[in-house]
Amino acid sequence: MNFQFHDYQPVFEDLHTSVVKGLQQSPKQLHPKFFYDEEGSQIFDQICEQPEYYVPTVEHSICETYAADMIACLGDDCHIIEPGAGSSKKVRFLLNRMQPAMYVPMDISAEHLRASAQKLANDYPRLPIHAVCVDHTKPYKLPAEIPANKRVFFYPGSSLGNFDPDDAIRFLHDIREKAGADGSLLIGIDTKKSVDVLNSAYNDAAGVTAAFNLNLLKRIQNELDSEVDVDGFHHHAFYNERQGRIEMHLYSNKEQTLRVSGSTFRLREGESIHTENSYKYTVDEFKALAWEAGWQSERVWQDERKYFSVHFLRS
Ligand code: AVI
Repeated sequence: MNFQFHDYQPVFEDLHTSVVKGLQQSPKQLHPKFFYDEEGSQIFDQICEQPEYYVPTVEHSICETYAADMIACLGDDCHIIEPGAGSSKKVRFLLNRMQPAMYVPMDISAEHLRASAQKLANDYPRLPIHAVCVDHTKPYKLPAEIPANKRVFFYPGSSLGNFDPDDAIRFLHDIREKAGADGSLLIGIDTKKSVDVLNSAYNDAAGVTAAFNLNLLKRIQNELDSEVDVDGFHHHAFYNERQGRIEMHLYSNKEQTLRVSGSTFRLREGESIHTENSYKYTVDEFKALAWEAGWQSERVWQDERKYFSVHFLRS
């Protein structure tokens, strides 16, 4: 089997330190990377099935419609590198239609990465796979086995939207350096659109996004020596037009005190804990951001309603 696993043994940031630091800030905040424990990852998969959360379906339909064009841009014998690959589902629209020289899924979760890379190796037995277990938001070097030429980074799902713009530029710059002189990037970016559509996408009627957000408090309650009344909070997300981003918050239903390992944090009724930003970019705004990081825009594909964009950029 053509499958190698490179374990960089990424250090998981400590939940306790991050929670205490975040709750000491004003306004209070919790880091969104802690959404994705086993439970949170399952809830996220359910978010992707909610009718209001258009991101995965629209991106998928753009990729299916324009797959031939995208493949022509990628070129033959390319090495596809996917940071935060998770279950490597999205790359299949490419693998079903072309034969890249190598696929490099990267993820922080060793177990998840090993299982999904193994499944991929079974489904595509002729595809050389180098799975890299790493935190791609921290400095790292790609394994020497990955040829330095024809590197194509693949970053779907508008994951870049969860970075603040300065961090987004830093990340794009880092992958540009890694992509090299003939490298490229295929990336999915959510666009600005009607505020109603955006607000509904992050406040779905079935309450799945609410459960995803509240799961952060459950983690604190279950994993840390703490007293947290999860029912004392409710989820709300809204589009902040000035910042061009969806903000997710947990609002306190009452005046209350959270206790986390000996520290106490007082909350007023209605006070929020800010848990996530999801930036939205017009096509031109994203091109400008990518340009700052050293990328040249070559192609952009969109759906008819222009709800989402898939960009192809070159070094
Ligand atoms: C993973 N990321 C791109 C999602 C987003 O749309 O920002 C996370 C999410 N949060 C709530 N719903 C989806």
